[in-house]
Amino acid sequence: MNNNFQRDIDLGLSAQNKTLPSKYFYDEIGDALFVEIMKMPEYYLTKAEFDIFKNKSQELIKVLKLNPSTFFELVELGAGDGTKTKQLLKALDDQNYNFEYMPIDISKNALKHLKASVNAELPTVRITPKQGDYFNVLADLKQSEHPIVVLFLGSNIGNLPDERAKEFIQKLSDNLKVGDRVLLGVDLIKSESIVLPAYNDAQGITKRFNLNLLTRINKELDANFDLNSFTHQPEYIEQEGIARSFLVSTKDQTVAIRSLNKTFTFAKNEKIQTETSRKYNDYIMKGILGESSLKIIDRLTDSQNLFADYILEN
Ligand code: AVJ
Repeated sequence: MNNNFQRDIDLGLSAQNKTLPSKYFYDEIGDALFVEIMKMPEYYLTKAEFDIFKNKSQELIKVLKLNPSTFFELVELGAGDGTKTKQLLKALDDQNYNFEYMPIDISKNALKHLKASVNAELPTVRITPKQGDYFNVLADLKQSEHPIVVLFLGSNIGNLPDERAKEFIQKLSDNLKVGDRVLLGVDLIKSESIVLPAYNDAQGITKRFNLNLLTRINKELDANFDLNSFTHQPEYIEQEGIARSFLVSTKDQTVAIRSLNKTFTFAKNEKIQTETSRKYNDYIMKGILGESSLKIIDRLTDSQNLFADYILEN
């Protein structure tokens, strides 16, 4: 991980338009800040998808065409804290659906916490966490006869540029059988007045989340980024439906990254892009489904139409 980290940081900061990969937000501090982000009043995404899971669980079960008597694997890509998923698990469990819940994550720790909370709150739900790569686990499951329902929530796919999202979908489709389903949660394209505050909260939590990338580079790669010389700057272009986060250098400066034996110069107002958060509509969704076998069979939205859970069938 650290070698990849080192290589990715070097590549990103050496480019003409500097970038840092958003996947590196999530160290222990970043995980905790993301939990705070999900609770912020401005961050509507989590609340909107929770609304779907809480108030439309019956509709979700219906559009997923689940059969109470046929065993299925409910696979979740990424463990999270399970707040949304538990609503669906409870509805399925109450109606005696025959299933196993299989969260997949690279973090053993996240899986351990999720298992403990599911066991405590829903003791009759079968949970089998799998630590590892999403696609390796799915490839193994493809050998079994059981129908698979994949959950990929929270607009996590939005961090991928469209070409990468398309590749992700193709790979997902290749690792599923005909008829398997995917519940794909995405943020919807909407006005700047709603999207931008979600990435620029009044308390400055997102700013800390963004700047934590530099703290991480300082700690792990022995660098000397001055956190007071970079500001957090989110942008959103409604026409494209893409929010981007940047760190902007407030002065001409040079930063040394000792483990790379290199220095990097930043001009005043130079931007480092740290995140892409793509928003969707049916047209963009069809685009990323591309030539894969996954087809849209339905879509459920929250009461305010902010967020959508697409139901896809392979
Ligand atoms: C977890 C990728 C969905 O893009 O909205 C939140 C991450 N970044 N605030 C998003 C995030 C800044 C989030 N996703």
